[in-house]
Amino acid sequence: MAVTGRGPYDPQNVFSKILRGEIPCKAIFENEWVLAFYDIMPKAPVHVLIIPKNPYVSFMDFSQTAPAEEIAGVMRAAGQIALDLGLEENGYRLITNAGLHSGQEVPHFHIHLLGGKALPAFPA
Ligand code: DGP
Repeated sequence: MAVTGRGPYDPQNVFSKILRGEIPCKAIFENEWVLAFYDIMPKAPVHVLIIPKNPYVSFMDFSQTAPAEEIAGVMRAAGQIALDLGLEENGYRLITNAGLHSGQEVPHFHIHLLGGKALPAFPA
């Protein structure tokens, strides 16, 4: 079922459970703002999900209500993870699905980081 709105936030969603340690994940990065881990259904050789630790349903929720410091922290972390994974030289793609047409499935805002091969022409 695609996520359509900004809220209310469902604390039973799978990423909330991962943040609480109730479901395992293959984590690769964590700081005060984000947790990042490998996607369970990878669409590329590198497919990482970057999620804020705070409860935002979607990009709209995050971009319109998060403090500027937190938005900066999440974006800075995304860049750092791409660097750490050695993706800068050959490139990578950041995607966030939002709303009905995008097919967002998990109602906790997340950024997909894809790389490790030449990706299909946008949109993919
Ligand atoms: P989206 O369609 O943008 O909401 O992407 C959700 C992604 O989350 C999808 O690529 C699969 C991934 N995913 C769903 N459940 C789990 C899980 O339990 N663990 C991990 N690591 N990824 C998950």
